[in-house]
Amino acid sequence: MERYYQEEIECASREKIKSIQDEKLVRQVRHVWENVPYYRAKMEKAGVTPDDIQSSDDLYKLPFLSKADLREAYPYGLMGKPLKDCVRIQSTSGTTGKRVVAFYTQHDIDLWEECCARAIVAAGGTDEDVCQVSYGYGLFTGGPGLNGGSHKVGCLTIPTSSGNTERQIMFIRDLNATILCCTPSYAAYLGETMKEMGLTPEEIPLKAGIFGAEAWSEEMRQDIQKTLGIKAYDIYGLTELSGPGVSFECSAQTGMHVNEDHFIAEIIDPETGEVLPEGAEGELVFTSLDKEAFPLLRYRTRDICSLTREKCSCGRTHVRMMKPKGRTDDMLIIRGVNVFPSQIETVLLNHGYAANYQIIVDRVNNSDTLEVRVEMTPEMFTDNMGEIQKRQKQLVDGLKSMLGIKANVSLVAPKSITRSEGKAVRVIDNRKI
Ligand code: DLL
Repeated sequence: MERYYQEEIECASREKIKSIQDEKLVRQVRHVWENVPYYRAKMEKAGVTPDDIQSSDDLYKLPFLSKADLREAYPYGLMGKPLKDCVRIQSTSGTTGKRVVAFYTQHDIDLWEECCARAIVAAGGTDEDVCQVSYGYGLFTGGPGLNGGSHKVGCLTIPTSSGNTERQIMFIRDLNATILCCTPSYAAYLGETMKEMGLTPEEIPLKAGIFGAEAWSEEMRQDIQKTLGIKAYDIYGLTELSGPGVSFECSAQTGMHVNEDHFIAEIIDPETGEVLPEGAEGELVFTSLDKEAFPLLRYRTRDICSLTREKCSCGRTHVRMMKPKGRTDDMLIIRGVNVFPSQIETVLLNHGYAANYQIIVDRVNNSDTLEVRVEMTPEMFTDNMGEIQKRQKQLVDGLKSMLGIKANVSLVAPKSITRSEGKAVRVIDNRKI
């Protein structure tokens, strides 16, 4: 039987959700107009005042916010509350440019942790569970968010943070962890290590995993579920909007329910900014409806996905976002063709490889080159050149039919590609250097 953390709101009628959004949006726009001069200036420039926003139907009138705005307004320019009312900052793991710093009041933290609690309960979590949080703790939102959610559900929480893989496995086994929270690439690594230790899925006490913070394919989910003997749930979020728990998967595993009482999701055409109809693929945009300290309106995430309001078998009524395919800024343009790393991952896993790969892009004689380096699994490992060449050719053909362009493939020895304890870095684009 499906269980909910806050059934009344998670399963509310669409009319009820709309009326909550209408009311909160009107209030939030006023709050921002009065307290965030940076955004007020944007509204004035667009010729919009709070009077123009009478309900969520008027959302499209508001100007967008982008990462560039966050950089420009760094560090305090988008705050909606005085610093003395804030109790926490978190920051992005971004490696380029200025970090994004997000502020939270205690109210913001409570809402955020509630969203994470909804995700844990949707993954079957109760106060009987032992929840190991192996996302990084600190400025990254993964650890603190799921830690808070786990407390709210009443799980016994093991705050291992990421890294120290042997200790992770020791705790899972000795303390009978039933729920694991970490990035999918770290879950795959933990699974690989446990398999090498000779552990079968039946000997691993875990029953569910809550994995997110990076794009991962359906094929990778199947792999992780099999190795760990668990059900693997996706969770999505970003620092700018609080962290994990903006949306989460339920037992149906067919897209992530957006917590619509706190966020309005839209899909836009990334080129024109036009709002696209339900089902269309485009850039995801979020409006935070009740965050006080860092209230972002129409924030462009750069994540590419689609939304559906089709009825979900779990009983939740909140809109679902499909697995993000990647980010507009992750998308590689190779010889004029758009390539997402997630498409390459799908081909590799469909051919029986694990998600241990690297994508290397370069420019030789003014032409782009694409190389996919992928590890052979221990079972397929061989030094027979003929066999290796045959396998490489199969992958070249598979990639060609998925991407429409030729990629060179190098099969490398098991364990030769560095494993990730957090978000995996899969692309090396030498063209930018
Ligand atoms: O990654 C928050 C998070 C932590 C989410 C733990 C889930 C679990 P940032 O570091 O700010 O925050 O990165 C946000 O990561 O815009 C997406 O591009 C990507 N991302 C997050 N979750 C998913 C997911 C955290 N489930 C950026 N699938 C987002 C695909 C994801 N991409």
